[in-house]
Amino acid sequence: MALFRYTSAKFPEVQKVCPAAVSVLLRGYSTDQCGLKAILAEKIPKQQNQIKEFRKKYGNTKVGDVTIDMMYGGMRGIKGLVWEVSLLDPDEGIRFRGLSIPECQKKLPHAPGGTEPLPEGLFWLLLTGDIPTDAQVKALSKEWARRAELPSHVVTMLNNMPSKLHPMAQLSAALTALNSESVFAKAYSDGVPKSKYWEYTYEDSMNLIAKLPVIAATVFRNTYRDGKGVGAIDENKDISANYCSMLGFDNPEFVELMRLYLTIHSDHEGGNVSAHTTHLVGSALSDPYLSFAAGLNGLAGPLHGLANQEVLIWLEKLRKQVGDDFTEESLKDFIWKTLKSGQVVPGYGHAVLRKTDPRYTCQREFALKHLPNDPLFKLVAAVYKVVPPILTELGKVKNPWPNVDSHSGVLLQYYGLKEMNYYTVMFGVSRALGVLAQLIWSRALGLPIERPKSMTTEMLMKQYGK
Ligand code: CMX
Repeated sequence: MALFRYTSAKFPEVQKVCPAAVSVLLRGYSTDQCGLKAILAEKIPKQQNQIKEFRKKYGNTKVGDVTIDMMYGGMRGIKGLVWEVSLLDPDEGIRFRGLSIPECQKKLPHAPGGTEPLPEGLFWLLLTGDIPTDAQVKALSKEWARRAELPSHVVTMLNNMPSKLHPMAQLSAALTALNSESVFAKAYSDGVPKSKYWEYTYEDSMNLIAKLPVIAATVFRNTYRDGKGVGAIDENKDISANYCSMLGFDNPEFVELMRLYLTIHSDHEGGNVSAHTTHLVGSALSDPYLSFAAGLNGLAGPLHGLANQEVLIWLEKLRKQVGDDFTEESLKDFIWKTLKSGQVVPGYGHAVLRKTDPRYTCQREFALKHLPNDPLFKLVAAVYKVVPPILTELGKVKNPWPNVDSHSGVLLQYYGLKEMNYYTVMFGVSRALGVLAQLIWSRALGLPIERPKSMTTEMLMKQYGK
């Protein structure tokens, strides 16, 4: 009883939001005050046992074949990864622990007076599979606020970055430098047993997510504003509201957009470049800072996250050429010019999706609600009608429909965040939620170092080219 009182006094919010977690706290697990780690500590052994049983029974069952085209074709369709936190259906789009985006919008907690899901709730869902209560997401906002402070060497480093360095390179470099703070790296060198890896990965991941908006806002202020710091974190605000005010944007509608943005960009199952890279690097037991920095470097590629920047550059060129009185013909003309010059139409196509991305659709709905008469939105909506038939006519594009990056920039432009080279940084802030939730599970499940087999063309021809 004395220990219980001690724990309750030390973690009063855990007692409030998750009384069941107190028993886990009593076993000495948790350092966080929001109850999330304690809940995980209860769930992990159950999942470990289920998988153990499943593998014992079905370990030799085949899940698919690999063709030569798959090997040369970027491993499309090869089922070779376990990713617990989200699953992508080619037609329906992403489901986070089984919930579609509209379901998340409806079921996850909102800010008071808001209608968009709080990313805190999404992270809770990804980690635990449960929809959190309002009190739980509030406790998580506080937990992240408490962990947000940057070490001084990272602030100094950020303040000395050349402003011509791309914001994604600044973000990734700062993340790498946070390796100095890794409790996982320290615990590993102190020889902690494998069964405890997930606990230190959790600590690093929570710290990383908490510090990420501060780094991202510092990059923005240094690169595009006066560089005089981002101000203090408010423990009573959610992470999106804090991020917006550090950026210098306090319009409540923009904050709602940020909540939606950070929720929908968080995860897209395991095979995309940023998720897979984080997973791959993490599988070498590199700490979460190093693993996610590697993922960010992949997100910074124009065929992946940087496409949101490319879309805006392309739309600006398009607008310059066709003006606000564009016709279908003038749009078609520009799109064909893009294709004939050997470029892709940014924001269209996908390696897995075969329909319009629901992340596009929910942003379109946000625009229809808040900025239906914005000229750039009208252009984006007109492009949506014209591009798919052209890409279909091209004959080789497997998915002619728009993806998430096709719509995000126009919304940010509307609220005055015009610096398009910054857009992928926001994608990165969101992506941490998904890939780190999975990294914690990967460590909890003891997934080994990743090492698929490669072959040379000579070997392939010898073995299979009869
Ligand atoms: N415009 C023009 N051509 C396109 C195209 C587009 N939007 N999408 C695909 N193609 C082309 C490919 O370049 C490829 O051409 P080649 O055979 O000449 O090399 C052909 O169509 C077949 O490609 P695919 O199988 O349909 O697509 P992939 O799985 O290889 O690539 C993706 C997927 C996203 C890289 C591609 O559709 C693309 O380049 N899109 C534009 C960039 C973009 O929006 N990326 C963001 C994706 C979402 C994200 O990760 O954030």
